[in-house]
Amino acid sequence: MPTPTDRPNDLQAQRDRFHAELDKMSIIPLWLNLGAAAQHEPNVAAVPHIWRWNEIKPMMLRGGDLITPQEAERRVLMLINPSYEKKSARTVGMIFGGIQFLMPGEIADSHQHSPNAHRFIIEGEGAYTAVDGERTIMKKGDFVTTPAWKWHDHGNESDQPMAWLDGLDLPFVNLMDANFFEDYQDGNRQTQPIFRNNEDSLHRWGRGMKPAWEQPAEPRQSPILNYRWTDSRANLHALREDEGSPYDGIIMQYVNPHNGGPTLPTISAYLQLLRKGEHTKSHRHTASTIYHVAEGGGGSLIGDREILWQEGDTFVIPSWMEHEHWSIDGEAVLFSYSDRPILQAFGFYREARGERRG
Ligand code: 1HN
Repeated sequence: MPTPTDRPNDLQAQRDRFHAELDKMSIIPLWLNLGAAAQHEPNVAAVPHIWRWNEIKPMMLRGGDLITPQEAERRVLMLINPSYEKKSARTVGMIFGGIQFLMPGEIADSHQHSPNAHRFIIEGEGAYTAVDGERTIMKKGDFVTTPAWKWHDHGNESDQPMAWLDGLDLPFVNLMDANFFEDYQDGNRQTQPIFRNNEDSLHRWGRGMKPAWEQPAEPRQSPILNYRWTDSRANLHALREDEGSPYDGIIMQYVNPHNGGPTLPTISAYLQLLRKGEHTKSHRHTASTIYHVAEGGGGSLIGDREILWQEGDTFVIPSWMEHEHWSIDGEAVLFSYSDRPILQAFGFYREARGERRG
């Protein structure tokens, strides 16, 4: 309401007061924040970023001396995009990445949660992950799935530290206000019983056959516990004479044998070979991606940022940012995962040829 002290033509002062009163009512007029609702292109907060293994590893070993997995629940170094809030548990887009490590003799007790998870082994050999009654011994380069609401625990019975990259759809589940978590407890027991044979899931679902008397409990989750590095890598090399994707080289998706789709309902994972001298064309898409260098070295131009990477490094490409990749000094193998299934499920996936090298 105008007061006697208002100049009748002082529209700006009236507007300011109007907006301030709305603000107290927890209302923001659309015209003050049009960008949030209507924009020509995504206004992406995340930035390209790389976490280098030679910088993470010493921190990991220090962490091993300072905190136990029991105290930590999981001893994970969360990779948070520099443009996000530190507490966001968000690496890029709708996905999370973190480096977890277990020292010799350590155990991370069983728990289950509504976020979906997977792991890609960075270093070490001989630790196990158990999921839903099956145990698998992990080796560098293995890809292990831990779908939503399955008991899982890890143990390192080897004599070397073991490190892996955890991928979760945590930001998405948090955005949905649907994050549930439970610790395993059965009397004094904090790890689930193992009631399946080794490689059970592989024999049951992963060899081009399936048990004809069984229906999958949750067909959107891959039933394969461990996609072995030796097999995955061999597949890439078997196809190396193909042209491959102009944007990604010889890239293969890890598939859920139940439906031919991604291994988790929210996250798709890939392994790609960049051959010697290969330099891809550039493109962009609305999926946000976390990359991990499994083998070799190379570079990526992401927006206007050039990132050179080496084995063990982890880097991110935010949504809708033009990018291209190249190998340096021989071949490179990249593991990656993205939130593409979420976008595709609702019709928000979009892809366009790059303007630089499209
Ligand atoms: C989790 O449960 C694991 O089970 C790893 O290994 C990383 C990051 C955030 C929340 C839960 C695991 C996680 C996590």
